[in-house]
Amino acid sequence: MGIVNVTPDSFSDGGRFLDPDAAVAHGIELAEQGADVLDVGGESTRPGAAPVPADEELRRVVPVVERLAATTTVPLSIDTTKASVARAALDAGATVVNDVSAGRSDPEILGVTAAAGAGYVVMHMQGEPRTMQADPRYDDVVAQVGDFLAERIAAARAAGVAEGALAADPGIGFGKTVEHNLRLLAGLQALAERVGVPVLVGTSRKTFVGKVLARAGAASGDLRVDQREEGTLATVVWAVERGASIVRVHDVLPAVRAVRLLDALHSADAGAA
Ligand code: PMM
Repeated sequence: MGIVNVTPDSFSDGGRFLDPDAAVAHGIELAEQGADVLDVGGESTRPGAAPVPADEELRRVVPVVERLAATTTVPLSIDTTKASVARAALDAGATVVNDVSAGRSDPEILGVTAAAGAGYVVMHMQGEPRTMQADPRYDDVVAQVGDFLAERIAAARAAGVAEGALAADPGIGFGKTVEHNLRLLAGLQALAERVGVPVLVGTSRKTFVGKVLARAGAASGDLRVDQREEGTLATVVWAVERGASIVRVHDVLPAVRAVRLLDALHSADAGAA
């Protein structure tokens, strides 16, 4: 899943693709690099981000979804928590709703998704973007995220979202410390078995990657966003190896190449057995 952020303030690419022409060109480039889905978003969910009114979000994403639907055959997902934005994006050609609130922010989004026969991604978040990194706490992060996802999957099914149309995402970086994120990635296999639907993982360029690398290198603080690509790739390979079906990334080409090589190794391994 390639990321197309049409925002002024996303943490790693904010402002780069706010212009619809730039966003569409970027989406086409990611599709050519091998993305199987393009995720278009008009509201940043980075820690501390302020909410965006629906009319502004609509103005950002609808023209981009329309034009991408007309120029590429790659399925489009809309990264939104708002039913009105989901409905407009589905009308404009998107076929998946990626909801970081898992239907809690605007419950109507579940019915909108069901009525369109669209796919739906439920993601775990503790708190809300404005405050979620203040003091995240869990007793058992893998079990609690699993419970939450199972409950939200049931809510989506109850609203009529089709059985085969669901995916679940542990929400890396959404109300989690570095240790929580690492625990979730370490426990991904158990989580995938627990939720029983395809798992999506989004680690791309996130803060924990920079923090782990800074620690490992005995540097203080954090690695810059543009220094997190190799670390991101390690998490992509790990996640796919541990059962993730979809990885959400900014840099599609390196991720596609890494996963292709992983596939070749698995084939060789199967042949040798
Ligand atoms: N991360 C971001 C935004 N949307 N959606 C899902 N399903 N999973 C994620 O991990 C996720 C997301 C934040 O990253 P960005 O600002 O670079 O898009």
